[in-house]
Amino acid sequence: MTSIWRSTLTLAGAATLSFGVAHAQQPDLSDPPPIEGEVISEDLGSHTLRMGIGLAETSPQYLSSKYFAEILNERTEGRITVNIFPNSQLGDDVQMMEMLQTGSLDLTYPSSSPATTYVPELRVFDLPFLLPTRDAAVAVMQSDAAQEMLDGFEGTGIKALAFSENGFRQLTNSEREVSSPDDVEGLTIRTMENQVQLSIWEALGANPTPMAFGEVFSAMEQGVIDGQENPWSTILTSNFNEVQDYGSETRHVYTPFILMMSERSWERLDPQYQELVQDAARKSAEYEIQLASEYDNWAREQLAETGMEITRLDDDQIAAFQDAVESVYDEWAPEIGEDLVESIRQIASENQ
Ligand code: KDG
Repeated sequence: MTSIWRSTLTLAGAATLSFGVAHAQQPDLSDPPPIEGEVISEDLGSHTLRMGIGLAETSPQYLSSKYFAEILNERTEGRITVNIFPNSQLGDDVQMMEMLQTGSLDLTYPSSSPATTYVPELRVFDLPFLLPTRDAAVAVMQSDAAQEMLDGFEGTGIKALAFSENGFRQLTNSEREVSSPDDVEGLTIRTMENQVQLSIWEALGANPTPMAFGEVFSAMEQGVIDGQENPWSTILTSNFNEVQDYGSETRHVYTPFILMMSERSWERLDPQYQELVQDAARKSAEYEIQLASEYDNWAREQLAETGMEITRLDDDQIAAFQDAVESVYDEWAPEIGEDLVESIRQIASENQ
């Protein structure tokens, strides 16, 4: 059973399941742009690539990965095939990045946060409230400073191809409505495996618990953790609303995804294929950002319709969270690099 057919079945299953719990799994999304560019007719070798991702088949991450695969397949006349394995089937972000290094996996698409072990400068994206709008975030991801971070993977066994949008992170929990930092006090909150993320939730008085994404649903279902934080589309497509009653639109961090390939897989490709893979990565990343922006508010509304109590914070309430986590900058800006933090802030302020 090919992964695509399995995904289709899963999708159908997911659709049925989600229909069963009375909420749709994706909005009316833009179609991918038509596939343009040179078709490589010369036989430069055939490659069947395996790609592991963390999210579901209904997510922007998966839909844009399918587009990435379609570009490669069409523009090599079928000589490059990418089989996508969603839902953390092949492992979590940390494990799949390690699999790229050993060459046992060809492609993966983690958040930047767990990738900071390879390129510490990426921690700048973990600083709370650094990127105020999507336009600012996209400008930063397309900046020279961001490209230098992608280049920083060289020699790690990972070829980082492009940034895209995981998105603005929102807090959910099963205990209470949260509209102020005081409401966070004492909650056990799952975080990504990243020190800056831990600092944020410690500053808010929570008990932060780093955990792989694939374990989060069952940990919430069993009451091991009270809450987590992710973009609305991830919360919806991962059905977190089935085990979380409260959502708060904190937008406390904007996290990028990084589309990455095993350096071993990259080096097996003819240079013309390498150029095509890089082009397909950029185009699919742009499409992913488009999908993520179309999903964001729709997913929040869908979650409310399924019964999640969504708290939208006003400027003063957001300011209270910003004040509460100011210490994270004192602790981490010197570590990350004050100049880098300032340059990212500058790009963000010029592109709001
Ligand atoms: O594959 C990417 C996912 O794992 C992504 O959702 C990571 O935001 C993430 C999280 O909370 O771990």
